[in-house]
Amino acid sequence: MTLRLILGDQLGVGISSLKDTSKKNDLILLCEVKTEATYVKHHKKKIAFVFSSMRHFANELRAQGFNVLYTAYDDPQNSGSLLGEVKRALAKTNKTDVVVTEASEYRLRDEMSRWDEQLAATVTVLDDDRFLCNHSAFNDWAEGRKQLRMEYFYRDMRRKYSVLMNDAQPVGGQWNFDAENRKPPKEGLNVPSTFHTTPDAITTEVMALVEQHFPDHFGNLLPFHYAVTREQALAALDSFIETRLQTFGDYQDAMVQGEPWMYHSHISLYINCGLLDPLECIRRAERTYYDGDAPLNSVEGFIRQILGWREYIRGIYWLKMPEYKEANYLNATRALPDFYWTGDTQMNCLRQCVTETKENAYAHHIQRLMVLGNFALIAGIHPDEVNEWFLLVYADAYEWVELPNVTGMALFADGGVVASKPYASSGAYINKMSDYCKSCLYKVAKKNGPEACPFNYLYWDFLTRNREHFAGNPRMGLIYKSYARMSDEKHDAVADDSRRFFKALDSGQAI
Ligand code: FAD
Ligand code: DLZ
Ligand code: SF4
Repeated sequence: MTLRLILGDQLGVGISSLKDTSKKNDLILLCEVKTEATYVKHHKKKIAFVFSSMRHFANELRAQGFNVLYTAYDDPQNSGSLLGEVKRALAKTNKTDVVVTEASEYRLRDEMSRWDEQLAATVTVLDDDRFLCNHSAFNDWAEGRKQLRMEYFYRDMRRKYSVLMNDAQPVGGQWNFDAENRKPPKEGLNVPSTFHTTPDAITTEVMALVEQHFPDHFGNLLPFHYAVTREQALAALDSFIETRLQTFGDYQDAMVQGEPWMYHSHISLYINCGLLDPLECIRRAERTYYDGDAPLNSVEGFIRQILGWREYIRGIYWLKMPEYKEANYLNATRALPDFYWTGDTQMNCLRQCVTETKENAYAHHIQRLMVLGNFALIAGIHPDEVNEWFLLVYADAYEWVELPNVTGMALFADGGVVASKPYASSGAYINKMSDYCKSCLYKVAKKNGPEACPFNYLYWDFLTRNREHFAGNPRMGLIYKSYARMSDEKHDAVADDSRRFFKALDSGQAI
């Protein structure tokens, strides 16, 4: 006699809210609602992906003999909110209790904590056991530590799940092979194409619905080639393991014009919405190493992202919320430039990353961190504006994973909880790790003047503007020493160029 609510990022039969479901008596509810589709103006492709995956999942449950109630977005009876749909479902049936797995985002978990009072039913919220480190285990790990560094968390997780371990020792004698994973792109890389599906009737219908109801949302709907079922998501994982994992490590940080996918896995959207289970991805990669089909630097690097970073980021989110959302350690105030929406800038790296984001609702980690995030950091853009952008543009974005990556990793707005120093860089890093600068109007080799790469002077301007925050950081000492060695003319040129650049940026001029 239970109503079991499944959210759009809980699309797996193993989810805790479906355990012990009675096929005869229970009703499973999924609903497409305005509140979830518009709390930020999600990328059109993200909405199409979530709605189509929800519809396919509902059909799979029906095929397995479960009773499913599904509210489509354009159902005239649709109340527009999750609470409204639960109320409607309770009124239609004789159900007296509601079971749901804990929402992954704070705002919704908080809202659900009041449902008990608002519904004529008992509401049971279950732990989300798809994650490999639950709240209390993360809090125990964090307790009493001065610094919450991912690396030490990751080692504990390797031990706990016995992943790539030889008894107590890491396979290969090292925990981390990152030093091997920073190769710049070489000419003529033959990057395999990413996994493709052709939209079926359900996806095609959803795309028309998205175009009709969300016309002013960011991003292109077409081409749409993402997996929308578990079977397809497993095929996407297979395709990564077979065609890209071998080279994943080597070019993990590399960026190439016209190659948005590089050797990354493109599975974050599937893991985050429940189509893939994180541990199965980890075990699959581990097996590939033991079978001799992929090198350790790639396999360890890939596993660290899921077992280490993903779990750590989620742990930080729940440890630090709700205050974390307000963090603005560097007092950044600037508005987000228009080119984050249009891609209309002469800065080629930014133009490429925004254009690819618009087309694919995807950009890989280094594009997010060292181009889009780095610019937002050194230009002093307000964290609220940057967070909103990152939360809506990517198909894998939910606040639990987006916020610590943006506020913590990219913007240093948490004052160093996630990162031990800011991920700020001049154009030299982008030039080393990409071929973007070759096609740029700005000159990466020029440090000052109107032709110079703006990252070059904005980087130093950022460090001077924020001296009080970083001068005492042992990892920044050498950088401040090299600034001190620069001439007064050079210091003035950095300040003048930055002033000119910000004036143009803030007045909406093309840059
Ligand atoms: P791969 O490079 O193939 O990595 C494998 C998997 O590891 C990913 O699928 C993902 O599940 C996990 N992973 C890797 N890095 C991280 C990380 N830093 N945090 C959490 N999981 C990680 N990831 C999201 O899932 N959603 C977001 O909204 C998001 N926003 C980000 C914003 C910024 C500013 C930055 C710097 C990173 C962000 N990330 C986010 C992390 C990372 O960039 C994406 O997970 C990754 O690019 C997804 O592509 P992929 O599946 O090809 O990943
Ligand atoms: C992302 C998303 C979107 C676009 N739409 C829905 C929806 O209509 N119904 C739903 O249940 N979930 C949706 N989601 C995913 C939710 O936003 C996600 O479950 C919460 O953010 C988790 O806290
Ligand atoms: Fe980006 Fe500067 Fe290179 Fe242009 S020159 S692509 S702005 S890093």
